[in-house]
Amino acid sequence: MQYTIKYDPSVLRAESQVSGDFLSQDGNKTMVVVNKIDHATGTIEYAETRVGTDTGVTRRGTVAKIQFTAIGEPGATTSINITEVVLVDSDKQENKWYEVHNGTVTIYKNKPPVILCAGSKHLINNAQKKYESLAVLCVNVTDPDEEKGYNISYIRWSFGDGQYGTTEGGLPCDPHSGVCCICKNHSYITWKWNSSTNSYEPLKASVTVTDDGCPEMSTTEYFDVIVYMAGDANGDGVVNILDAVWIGKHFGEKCDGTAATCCGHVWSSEEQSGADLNNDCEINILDAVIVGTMWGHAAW
Ligand SMILES: [Ca+2]
Ligand SMILES: [Ca+2]
Repeated sequence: MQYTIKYDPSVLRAESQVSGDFLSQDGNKTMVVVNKIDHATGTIEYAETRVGTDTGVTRRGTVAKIQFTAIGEPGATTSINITEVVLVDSDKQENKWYEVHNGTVTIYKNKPPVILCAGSKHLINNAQKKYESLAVLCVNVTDPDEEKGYNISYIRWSFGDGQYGTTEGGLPCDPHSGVCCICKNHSYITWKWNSSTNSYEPLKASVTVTDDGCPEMSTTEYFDVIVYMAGDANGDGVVNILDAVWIGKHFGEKCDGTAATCCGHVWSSEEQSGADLNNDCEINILDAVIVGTMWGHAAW
């Protein structure tokens, strides 16, 4: 039997063609007459015959295995066309009982992941001073229409206060069948007070998600994080009775927001989020203690 295969040599490089067991399936000897790869034109030729017998073979098998390397650009396509097929039967007649199935190869092209949302679970965070207060930052990622390379394997956070962090655990995260929600805790120790407007400025944070494609692709999303000084519930830059009043008004309340969604806020109102000074999802004596400890302090 013989065949010729044509392909686009700018997309694929045929590395080797190795004989299979089709003509020797009964143990009979064979002779490979032609085994050629022409890299310049993208042509592979092969011819093999049985030796020292008048009988043929009857079962299916593999004539030859060809190994290709993808050398084109991502997204490049080539057809693989099989031509000049000749099968000779045991009567030394050309046998036409075959079908040719040509193929197509497209080189995988990785797409960058898509960030659905990124932000702070608490609308208002407070800087940490003596008492723990953790900001929770979350990112929700998807990677649609990908057959591979969609797993999120690396997440890097820029918290907006000059500090950086990576996400450990929960990775790789598969966003293929739905969503991939990853959160990171960070304790802020600084805030940004604008003395000309007499208000806090949000910190400019960002998150970068990287998939496991080849080559890997990344997407970055920027978002604001509101951080007040420790003890300041209402964001006026001083810790005084007004902050205690907010805590008193909502005393005993627990998180009632849309925490179920990845980037939803855990508190339904700004007052509650402000009053929960230590971000533990409960407004109680611990928040009041922070006001007491920071009493009289002013942002600068
Ligand atoms: Ca205040
Ligand atoms: Ca609290």
